[in-house]
Amino acid sequence: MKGYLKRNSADDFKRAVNSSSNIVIVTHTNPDGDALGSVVALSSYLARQGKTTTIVIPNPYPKNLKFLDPRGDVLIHTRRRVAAERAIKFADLLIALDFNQLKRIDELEPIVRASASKKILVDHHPQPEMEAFDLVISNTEVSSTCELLFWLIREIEGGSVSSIPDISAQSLYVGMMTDTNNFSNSVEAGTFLMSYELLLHGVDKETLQLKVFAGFTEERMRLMGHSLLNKMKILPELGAGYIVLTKEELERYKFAEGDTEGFVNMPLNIFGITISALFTEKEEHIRVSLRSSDNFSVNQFSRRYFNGAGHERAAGGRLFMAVEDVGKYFEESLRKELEEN
Ligand SMILES: [Mn+2]
Repeated sequence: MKGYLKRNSADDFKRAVNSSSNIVIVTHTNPDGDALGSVVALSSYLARQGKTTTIVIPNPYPKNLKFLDPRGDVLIHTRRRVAAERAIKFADLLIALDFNQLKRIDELEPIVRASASKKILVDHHPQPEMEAFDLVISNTEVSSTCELLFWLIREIEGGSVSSIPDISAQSLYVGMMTDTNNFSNSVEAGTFLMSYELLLHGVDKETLQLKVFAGFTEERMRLMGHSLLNKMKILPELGAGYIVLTKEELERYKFAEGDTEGFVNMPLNIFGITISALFTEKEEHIRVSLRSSDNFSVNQFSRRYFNGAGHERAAGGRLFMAVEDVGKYFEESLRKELEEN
C-alpha cells in the first residue's frame, strides 16, 4: 500500500531513527486514543530495535487508556516537569505524532522549538506546520495517525507487520478504533486492511473494545444524561446542535479528563442536524469541539471564529469569554459562516 506514504518517507524516517540514540516521542494536549496509541505503538516498536525512547505528553491521558501505559512510563509534563523537559533537552531526535501545529502541545511548545534535535512529524491533520520539522509524513486520507503509522512501520518492515511487538499492534488498533469512533466515521478502505492485518497479528478486538468503550464511571454516564436532557440546544433552521458545560456542572459530575469524549457527536444523531459543537469551561478558557457530517468545514469555521483548527469534519479550538456568552457567540458565528459560504 505504497500510496499512503510519499516516496522515500519510510527510508528517510528509518535513516533518522538509525542515526539517533535518544529518541523522544511527543503528542498533543488532552491526548485521546489515537494520540496515546500512536506514541506507545512507536515507542515499543523502536525499543524492540534497541533504541532508547521516552514518551512525553503535555497533560494526563483519560483513565480508560491506562492499560496502554501499565507501568506509568509515559512522562506527563504537568506532573513531572523537570524529567519531561530534561528528556526533550537531551533528545537527538524528536518525533511528533497526531498533531499538526506545535501550539497543540501548549507549554511544551517553546521547549520543543528550542531543541536542536532533528524533528519528525507523523500526522493526519490538514495544514501541518512544515517549517517546524525536518521531515513531515502527513496524510489526511487515513482514519488516524495510528493508521498512517501502521503503513509506515509496515513499509519499513518490508510489507508485513507480523513481527512487530504485541503492544504496538494493540496500540495501533486502539488509536484507529477511537479516532473512527469504533468504525463509524473516517473509515477508509485501508482502515479495513489495517484491521485485518492487526487481527491476524493476534489483536483481541473485543477486549480492546471493552477496555476503551466500557470503562466509564457512573458520574460520566450521568453527565452525559444531563448534557442531553438539560443542555443540548438544537437549531433546526441551521441544521446545528450544541452543548455548553460549565465548570460547576463538570465538578458536580466529578469530571475526569476524557469524560466528555464523544459528547460532541451526539447532536449529529438527530435527523437534519449536520453541524454540532461542544463547549466545556476550563480554568482559563472555553474548550471547543466541532463536528460536521456533511461538507461544512469545521476546520475553516474553527480557524475563523474559535482560535483553532483540525480536520474538515472534526476540529477543536478555544474561546476566551464568559461561559454565559458562548451559546450566543456560536449561533451568531454559525449564521455568518453559513451566509458567506
Ligand atoms: Mn488522530
